[in-house]
Amino acid sequence: MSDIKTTFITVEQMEAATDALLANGAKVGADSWQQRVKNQTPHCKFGEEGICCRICSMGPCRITPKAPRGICGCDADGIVARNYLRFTAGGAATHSDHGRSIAHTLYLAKEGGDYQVKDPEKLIRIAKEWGIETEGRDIYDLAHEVAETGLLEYGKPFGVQRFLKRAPEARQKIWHDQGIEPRAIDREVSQSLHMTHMGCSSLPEALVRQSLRAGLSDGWGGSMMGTEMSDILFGTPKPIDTTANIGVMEKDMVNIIVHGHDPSLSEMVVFYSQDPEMIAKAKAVGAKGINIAGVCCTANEVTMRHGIPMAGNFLQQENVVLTGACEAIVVDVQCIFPALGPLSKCFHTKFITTSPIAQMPDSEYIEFHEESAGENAKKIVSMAIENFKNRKPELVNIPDLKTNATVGYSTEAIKKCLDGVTNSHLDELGTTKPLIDCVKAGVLRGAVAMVGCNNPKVRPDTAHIELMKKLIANDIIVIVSGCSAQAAGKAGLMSKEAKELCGEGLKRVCELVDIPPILHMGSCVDISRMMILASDIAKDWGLDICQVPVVGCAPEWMSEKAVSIGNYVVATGIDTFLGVDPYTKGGPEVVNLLQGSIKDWVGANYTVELDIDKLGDLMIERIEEKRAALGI
Ligand code: XCC
Ligand code: SF4
Repeated sequence: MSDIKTTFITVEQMEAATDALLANGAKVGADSWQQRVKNQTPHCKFGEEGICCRICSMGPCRITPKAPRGICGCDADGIVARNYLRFTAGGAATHSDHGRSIAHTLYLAKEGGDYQVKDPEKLIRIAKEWGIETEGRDIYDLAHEVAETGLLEYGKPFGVQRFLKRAPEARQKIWHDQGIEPRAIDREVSQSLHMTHMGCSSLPEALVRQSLRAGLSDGWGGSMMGTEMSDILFGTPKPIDTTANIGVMEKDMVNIIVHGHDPSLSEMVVFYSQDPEMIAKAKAVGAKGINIAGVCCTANEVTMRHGIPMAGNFLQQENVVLTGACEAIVVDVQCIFPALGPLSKCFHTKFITTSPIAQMPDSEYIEFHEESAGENAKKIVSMAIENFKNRKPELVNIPDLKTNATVGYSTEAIKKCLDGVTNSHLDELGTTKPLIDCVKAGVLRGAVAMVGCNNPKVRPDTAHIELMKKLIANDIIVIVSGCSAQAAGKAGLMSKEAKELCGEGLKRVCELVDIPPILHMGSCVDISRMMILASDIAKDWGLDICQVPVVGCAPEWMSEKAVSIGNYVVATGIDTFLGVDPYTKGGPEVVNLLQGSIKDWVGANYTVELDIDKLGDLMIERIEEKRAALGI
């Protein structure tokens, strides 16, 4: 590993590096998202405002002052709300299906197999939570029953999601009274599509309500399943040191980039890249070894469990190929640019798709099966090694940007860190009480959960980084996941040195607990960890979640998953601040609901503000309002 050059990296430095990479690409005629944004701008106004409907073939219908209703008579609010619910359903389906796939992997786990139970303690805890007999049972027998019980959460005919019981009782009651308790996960997704079929719902309230419910089926259903089952299989994350930014790629090594979301694949690729036989093979082709780095949520999954470096986030996926030093970019599902196909053809890079769910032109398809995971992963790693000789040295350009980061703050790990400062108060062990005391005392003002993607509509990473700096300077601790976490990592904000950027109070907490001010909680399905943390804080404090001085923020979001997340975060009682509009502007009633009166239902709502600095001010204001309401 080359030396870490800087503690902090600025957006300007990253942009200069990207420019150099684009120049590299220009030599071989590579296309780029930067160019495609230009080709696509200005965007369609109807689409942007959410007032285009094409859910039946009498349309497409577009709402204008002269044509205020579609052919069926649906008005702008109905169309906007239907589109919003469909967007949510897409996200809920995606996260939840990811969770289902992990549950399937757990079902296939066996002693001595490719997949094993790494956290039996968590397995037993969940089994007990679900009323499954644990005494005297073989651990794999138990794992299979837990996996099957989890899988049944997707289609059970009666009842609501099992994990809802983890929330404070006041919150469970709100969900029940508002009729938004998620039932079977697949049912909420199906019902969302049913409700938005031609000639079903056009009442904004009903559609927004179902959006919250479908979101909850993700956050407290499918995503939580993904997180928990991943922990059982691959281990619950603990703090671990790593590095971030494009400079984690190694000039003299075989570079394999893992990208996507599902850790079942990346765990195996990581495992075989450390296999002596594979390393010997790499050396035989003239490389010094094998270097694995991640992009997007897969990066989060493997960094928090193995300290694998993070090469970049969503809008840097092309950059890894543009270095000319990427032997293979191996992807599973979600957030993968189809652009990687043609781009990889401009270089020697192998673009390897592995999932029937994400098949793309110009890729090498090696279908990944849990049953033959080891074999599949070995084949992939071998393919990358063999490709090392095809590198064109004149095209190799790895920008010298690399930072340190400490990652892996699962809820369990955070509590453990807190335990370290409570040795005199035994009743506080394993709780969030020390944290609550800091908030009550005002040493910490509150917390922000910062999540989500990059989006070219926002100068990439700037919103994440600037907001984080502003918040920590104001003694607000930040928990991060997804591409927001990688933005923090790339800038150096997940290192313990970042305490220097904090206000006095937060700085003291960081020193005392020995944590960075920006805590990495994992991938996007791991926003479920944030829900658990918020619930535990509320319970330890004797409050409902909506009273706790914590807000959510997705300043650069882009995906359907992000809207599903937004809906469950809000429905959990956490005000959520967005830096990109969710295609709702054309429906004033929908805007009034989302940014207004849903607060009467769930105690929280959305704020949409495109001016990022203002967005930060509004979050701080909201946190202070919550403090004032608590009299602290
Ligand atoms: Fe995808 Fe999860 Fe967004 Fe990043 S943050 S661009 S959804 S990888 Ni989830
Ligand atoms: Fe037009 Fe109504 Fe059909 Fe939508 S459902 S395309 S508004 S006719």
